[in-house]
Amino acid sequence: MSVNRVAHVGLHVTDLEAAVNHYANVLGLVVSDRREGEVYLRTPEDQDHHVLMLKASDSAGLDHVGLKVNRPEDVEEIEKLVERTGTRAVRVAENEEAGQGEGIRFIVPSGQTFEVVYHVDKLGYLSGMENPDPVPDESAFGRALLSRLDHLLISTADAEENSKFFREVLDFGTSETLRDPSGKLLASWMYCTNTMHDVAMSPGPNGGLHHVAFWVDSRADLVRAVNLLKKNGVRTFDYAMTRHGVSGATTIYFHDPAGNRNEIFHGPYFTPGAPNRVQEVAWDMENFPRGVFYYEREMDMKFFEDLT
Ligand code: M3P
Ligand code: FE
Repeated sequence: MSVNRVAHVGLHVTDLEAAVNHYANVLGLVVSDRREGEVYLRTPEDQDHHVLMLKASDSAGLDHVGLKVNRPEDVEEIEKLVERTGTRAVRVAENEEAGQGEGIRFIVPSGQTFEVVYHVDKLGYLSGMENPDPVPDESAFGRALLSRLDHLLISTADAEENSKFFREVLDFGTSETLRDPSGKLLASWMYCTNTMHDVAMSPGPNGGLHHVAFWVDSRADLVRAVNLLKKNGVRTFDYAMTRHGVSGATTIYFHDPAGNRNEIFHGPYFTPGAPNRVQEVAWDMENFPRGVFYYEREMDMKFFEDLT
């Protein structure tokens, strides 16, 4: 059994067209499908039908996270493992979410809804599947060139219990941890691919979304993206472009028009091999401000609390 990636994130947004403008016209994702109250978007380097689903709602926040598995039978296997923990898994019919085969949904211990599917329709890379041209065409000019969905950070009241679920039910490995002085786990960075995190969890109330992160191919692309965010008047930034001690990546955080936090991210280390074959990097509270904001070396705990 193996989850092979975070396939997509579903977000609630309060103004659907404002959100589409942000993700498509500013960040450079591409609308791939629409349904009443829902817009589906993909990134240039994902073959799948969507990596982001925007859903019109009264408030911002996470609708669900979609995980993809390697084999059809993995869906049933995960269903059994989920139900063994005392959590109900609900079947999702084919095409209930556009572009997808049948799957299951369940609520993880930290309260967010996760979905597991095998089949997602393939649309191919944006550059085409026959004799592609890797250089973006003129329509990409003026948009941040986000190549793909990278990871998300969710909040959890009990990181120990939640990371156990991700390890034992979903087969994720852990790359980095934050512990309090008594040794209690407060946050963990977990992966199912060969990058250092696909899903991370930080302290806070259950059910929250801290951010969704997209990958750019270089630090120069990140600087270019920040220029375009500023030019387009993107509302709020937590800090300027900085670097994480955790992962080592270069980063900037900002918010979509509904208030969901986004991150643009480049340059983490990789975790090749099977999950749980990489030793964990440990952070303590004293050094953690440098772990989050390597340049500023300070972090207000409010940064954890600003969730949707
Ligand atoms: C990242 C990352 C927090 C740490 C965030 C780290 C909020 O977003 O991508 O490594 O503590
Ligand atoms: Fe992040």
